[in-house]
Amino acid sequence: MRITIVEGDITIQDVDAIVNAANSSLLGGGGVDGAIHRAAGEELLEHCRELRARDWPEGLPPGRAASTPAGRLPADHVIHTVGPNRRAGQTDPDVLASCFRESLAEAVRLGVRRVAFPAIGAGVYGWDADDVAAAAHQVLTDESSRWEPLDEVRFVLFSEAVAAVFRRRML
Ligand code: AR6
Repeated sequence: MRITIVEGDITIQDVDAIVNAANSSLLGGGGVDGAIHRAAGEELLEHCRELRARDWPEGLPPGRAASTPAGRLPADHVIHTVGPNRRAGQTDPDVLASCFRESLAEAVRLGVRRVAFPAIGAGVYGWDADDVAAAAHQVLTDESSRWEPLDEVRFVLFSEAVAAVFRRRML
């Protein structure tokens, strides 16, 4: 399994699944969540409504992940995960690590080969990019045998500064 780090927009990545830094409602928001819903179209919102009604009527808790088809995106699947909201006092880095663990496990469950992640929690939810990179790195290395079915885990960072932070941790 290769770890790659690129600066760019996650909505245009040529991978099998992208991970969304969602909120518990699963019904869209700002940041990367808003960008993914805009690019994927109304179909993604419909899938999210169904997912929520079927499996998460009280919302997806922080640290959990669940997937839907990807609407108009180049990817086949969107894996939605909810970071801990540091600004609201959710400061446990294990919950952040759980976002990466559960999203990777969902990618394996879906049988996909290439999955792309944004810097979950590093925007509205207030985490330092280095804390996010450390959480992701810990899950990838501590449980590496679980992720062997994957060919590529790509981190797609919205700025060169955040990409540099991820490169320092991962490579
Ligand atoms: N591609 C890649 N990364 C992006 C993109 C993009 N198109 N757009 C933004 N980012 P955030 P969070 C980066 O705030 O902190 C939403 O409203 C961004 O620069 O999207 O987990 C949800 O609905 C930052 O580095 O996610 C929740 O309410 C990173 O993605 C809440 O925000 C994550 O920033 C979740 O907050």
